[in-house]
Amino acid sequence: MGFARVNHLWVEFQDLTVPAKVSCAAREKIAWTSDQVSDLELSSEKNIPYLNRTMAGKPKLYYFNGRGRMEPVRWLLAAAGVEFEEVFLETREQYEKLLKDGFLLFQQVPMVEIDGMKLVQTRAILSYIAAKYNLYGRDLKERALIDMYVEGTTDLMTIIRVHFKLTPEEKEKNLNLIIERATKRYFPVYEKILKDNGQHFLLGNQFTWADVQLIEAILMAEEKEPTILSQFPLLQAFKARICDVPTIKKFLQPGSQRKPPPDEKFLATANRVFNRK
Ligand SMILES: N[C@@H](CCC(=O)N[C@@H](CS)C(=O)NCC(=O)O)C(=O)O
Repeated sequence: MGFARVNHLWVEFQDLTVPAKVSCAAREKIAWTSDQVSDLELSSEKNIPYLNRTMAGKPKLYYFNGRGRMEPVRWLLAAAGVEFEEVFLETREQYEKLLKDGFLLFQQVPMVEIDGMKLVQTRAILSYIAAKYNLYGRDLKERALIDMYVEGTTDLMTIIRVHFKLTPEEKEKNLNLIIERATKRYFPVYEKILKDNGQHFLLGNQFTWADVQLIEAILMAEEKEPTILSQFPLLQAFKARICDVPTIKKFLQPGSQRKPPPDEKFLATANRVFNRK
C-alpha cells in the first residue's frame, strides 16, 4: 500500500500490483485509505501523454503577494502537484504595463498564464485547472455537483476574505455572520454530504476541486474561530485526512507558496496599484 502520483494526483493504492502504465481507466480501481504513505512515483509517468503536456512550462500567476482571489488558484495547483511561478504586483507601473500589453481582458487580476493563454476571471481559471488536472469529476452530472459544492465554499470564503478590510464595529458583525453561516448553513451541508457519501471525499471516492476548496474554507474559518468545527465530526475527520494528502501536506508547510492572512500592507499595495485613495 502507498501513494502514487497519477495524472498529477496523489492517490493511494490498496494494491501496488496496479500496472505501471496507469491510464485514466485504471484510476477507477484506486481506493483510498490514508494510513500509510510511501512516496512512490510511477516511473512510467513520461509515458502518459497528459503529463507530457505540462512540460510546456509552469503556469505563471499575476497577483499581489497575498491571498485575495488568487489563493484558491494556488491551492488547486498545489493540490494537483503542479509547480507554478508568481509575479507579484507592487506598483502602478507594473499594472499599467499589463494593461498596455492587453494582458488583462477586463483590467483585473487574478491573471494566469497557462498553456499559451492569459486567463482572467477566477472561476474560469479554476475550472480550467480543475478540468486539466482531473479534479473536475468524470461527467456533466459530477461537474454540476462539484460546481455546487465549490460555489458554496466560495460564498463562505468571500465573507471571510473581506473581513480584514472592515472597521472594528463591522468586524464584530461580520465575525458573527461568518460563524452563523459556517455552522448553520454551509458546514451542516458538507457534513451531510460526507455522511451520505460514506466515502472519504465529497464526491464518490474521488479527490476533487470541491475537496480542495472545502479544506481551504475550513482552515480560513478556523483562523477566525478556532472551535468552528466542534459540532462537525465528519468534517474534522475530513480535515485530518485531506491535510495528509501529500501535495496538500506540502502546501501547508512553512515556506510554501501559500499566503498568510491579509493585512494592512496587502490593502495598501492593492490601493496603490489600482490608484485608490
Ligand atoms: N470577477 C473577477 C473579479 C476580479 C477582481 O475584482 N479583481 C480585483 C483585484 S482582487 C481587481 O482587479 N480590481 C481592479 C478593478 O476591478 O478595476 C474575478 O473573479 O476574477
